[in-house]
Amino acid sequence: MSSKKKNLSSFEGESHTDARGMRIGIVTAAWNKEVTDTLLRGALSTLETHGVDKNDILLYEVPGSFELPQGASLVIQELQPDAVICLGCVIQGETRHFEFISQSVADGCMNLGLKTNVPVIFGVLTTENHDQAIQRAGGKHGNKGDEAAFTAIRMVDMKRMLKIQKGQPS
Ligand code: RBF
Repeated sequence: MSSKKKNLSSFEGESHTDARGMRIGIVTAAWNKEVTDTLLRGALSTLETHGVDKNDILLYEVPGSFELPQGASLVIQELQPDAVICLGCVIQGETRHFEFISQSVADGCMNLGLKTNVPVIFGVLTTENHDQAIQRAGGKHGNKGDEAAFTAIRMVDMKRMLKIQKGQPS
């Protein structure tokens, strides 16, 4: 799904999902903090708009994006949230760290979600430069923090639906 032409952060027509009662963990990386703070603000605002209670949002910070899967794993183990959103920003530098970190975080989030069946949302910007990151954190490409939060809500909603359907005789 390309976000080049479309601002994916506007959820027209889909914004009525009722997220009341959901408990959502958010783990945010401190690297590139001016970007990740904006992602976090977007995620918080989207969760609250959809009815998630402030007290049901579990906020944690890790040093860098590489630590996000571990942070998310600890939150799942200790607090059993309905979903965890991982927010980070990895900007391409002159070394190969970019590739190692980006791939590890993506794999880590995916594997953790599959292992625990708790949705782990990949809200990590992986950009060539700082400007591209800013454009995706409240700039012309929207705020990917909003999008990550809405993805979490949709995944928890799907779990709720499955539970209801399972309880219904066919
Ligand atoms: N963490 C990020 O979240 N974004 C980055 O762009 C980023 N770049 C890094 C570049 C280098 C050369 C190093 C050593 C670390 C970087 N980190 C970055 C931190 C990384 O995610 C992690 O916190 C540290 O490697 C410690 O495990």
